[in-house]
Amino acid sequence: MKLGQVIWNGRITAAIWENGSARPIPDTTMQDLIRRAELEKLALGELAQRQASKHGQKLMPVIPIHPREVWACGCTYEMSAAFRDAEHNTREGFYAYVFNAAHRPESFFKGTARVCVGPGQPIGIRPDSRFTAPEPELAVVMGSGGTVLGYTLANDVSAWDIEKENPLYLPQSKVYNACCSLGPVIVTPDELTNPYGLDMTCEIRRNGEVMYSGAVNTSKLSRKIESLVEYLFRANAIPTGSVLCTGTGIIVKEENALAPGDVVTITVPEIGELSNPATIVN
Ligand code: DO4
Ligand code: MG
Repeated sequence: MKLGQVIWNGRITAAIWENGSARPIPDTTMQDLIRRAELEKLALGELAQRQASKHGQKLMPVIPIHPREVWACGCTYEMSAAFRDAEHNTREGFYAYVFNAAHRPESFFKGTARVCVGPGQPIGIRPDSRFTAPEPELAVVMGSGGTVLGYTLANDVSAWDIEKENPLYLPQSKVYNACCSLGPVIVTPDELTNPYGLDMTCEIRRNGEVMYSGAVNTSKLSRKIESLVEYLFRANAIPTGSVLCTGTGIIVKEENALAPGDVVTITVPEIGELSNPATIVN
């Protein structure tokens, strides 16, 4: 099942998506739906099916969840670790160690709903960054204790030049206004049974022309999602309705740094298309 949120009667409302139409779940946000499903010990999809209006409507998807917290993993694809080792002014192999040798994955706090945007909304370029790039990632919506409630797409937009200058600057490169895009929908695990076989593409368009395109298959994800979640929850009571981004396997180089007006589109056919224009944020 595909779940998400729409604006309905002027309010953010959870919905089931079927054949491009939305069946709103009256007076319920995605966070409400998740909380209620856990209280009533029902699968999210089952509760949604019980509560959704019968008729589909042509509505636009908005951010599919306002996450309580967003966390992200890094160096989970060889491409990400290798490129960072080649580019950064750090000890040799700093990133390769996490990719190849370490049990413990890299994870970091990406923010809360405050820094998140949904389909069509602008993603941010910091005014003090010359090289900001999209990081297209598979993301999971987590229930209590780290159950995987569904999959969505994330753009872990990152100020690479700030990260490159010094690893201690990672939080400033990763967390700022509109640094994370999510959507367009959340696909439940009974529909998306194999998260390790997804073709993901990313395009950046400038003035309507494709100036960058990249692709990866999630079979290249080096760690199991359950293991990433297990590490994240160690001594860390992540609230239900939080999101974990699983890392990027698509690397955009400096010559394709985002400029205001560029449009980034991330696609996974099983989940949909997440498209956002870029803008300078203050
Ligand atoms: O270590 C820096 C961040 C890594 C990251 O965000 C990724 O690999 O996706
Ligand atoms: Mg990332």
